[in-house]
Amino acid sequence: MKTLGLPSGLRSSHTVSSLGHELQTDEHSFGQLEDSAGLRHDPAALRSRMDENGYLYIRGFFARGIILEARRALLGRLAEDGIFEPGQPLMDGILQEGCHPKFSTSAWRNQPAVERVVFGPEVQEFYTAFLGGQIRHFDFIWLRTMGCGHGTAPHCDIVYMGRGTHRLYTAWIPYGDVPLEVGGLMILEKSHLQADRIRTYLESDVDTYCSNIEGRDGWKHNGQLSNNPRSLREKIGGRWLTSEFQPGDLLTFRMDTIHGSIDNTTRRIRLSTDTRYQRSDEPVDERWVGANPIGHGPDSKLGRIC
Ligand SMILES: O=C(O)CCC(=O)C(=O)O
Ligand SMILES: [Fe+2]
Repeated sequence: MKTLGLPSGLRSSHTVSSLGHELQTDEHSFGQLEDSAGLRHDPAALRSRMDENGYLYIRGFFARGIILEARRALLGRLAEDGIFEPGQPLMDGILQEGCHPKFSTSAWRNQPAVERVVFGPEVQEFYTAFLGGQIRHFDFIWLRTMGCGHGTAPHCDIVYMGRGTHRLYTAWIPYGDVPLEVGGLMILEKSHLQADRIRTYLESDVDTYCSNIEGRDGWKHNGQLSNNPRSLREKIGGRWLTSEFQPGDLLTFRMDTIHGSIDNTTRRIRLSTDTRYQRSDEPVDERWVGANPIGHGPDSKLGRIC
């Protein structure tokens, strides 16, 4: 164990890794997400900070109580799968040793306490003011149930949901404390300003395949920009920015902002959702709306000549 000279706000006595790659944690490589809670009711200032940073981190955006209620509901549903250590308090979310899914595809369904958070009045008012008009959300809710192991590979969301407007924003919401060792989201600083360097990637779509190639090999694009967050940062520049997240925090970002997540080195589950918001008068990516969104299923595949 070594103590890292982390920037103020990020304390840790262990190494920080993502996808098994130890991240450099010096002040030029790693830092704290900037808190925009003070701008919450100033849409013009929020817009200009989003333009500048590619994300907005708003601590204490939600009342803690509604987040913990959603946590309780989700943990209760997940406990039915027998994934938690017997005899431990449910709210601690201590996983049994061994493997567990990173994505829970169904536990988010029929969860009024989660819908209260992700589609509730706080989010509704926020994005309406931020986008300057009526908004809609994707109906699909990405629920992450991250156990001990690798985080999410660096990517931009556009490659998964770019068939409608690109003025679309992700809301990443943690349900519980996420100290560094539990592995929260990290954003590559000002990466949205590097879009020209990753243009081919940003113009790709994970559900497109090469119709002129036998075996539909084009489907193999999994959306990752890299499987090495450390060398990616060295190449693109900027710092990996994160936080010790708390229940109530909101992190929202652009479709071309590079992000990933830190590995969870504990047995505590990292529970979070990511959801999407846009103006309702702009086109929507049909894969993610309706009672049973088709998502990345077979009906979403589009052939093109490569
Ligand atoms: O929670 C994670 O590990 C990844 C989340 C993510 O990619 C997103 O919010 O778009
Ligand atoms: Fe993402």
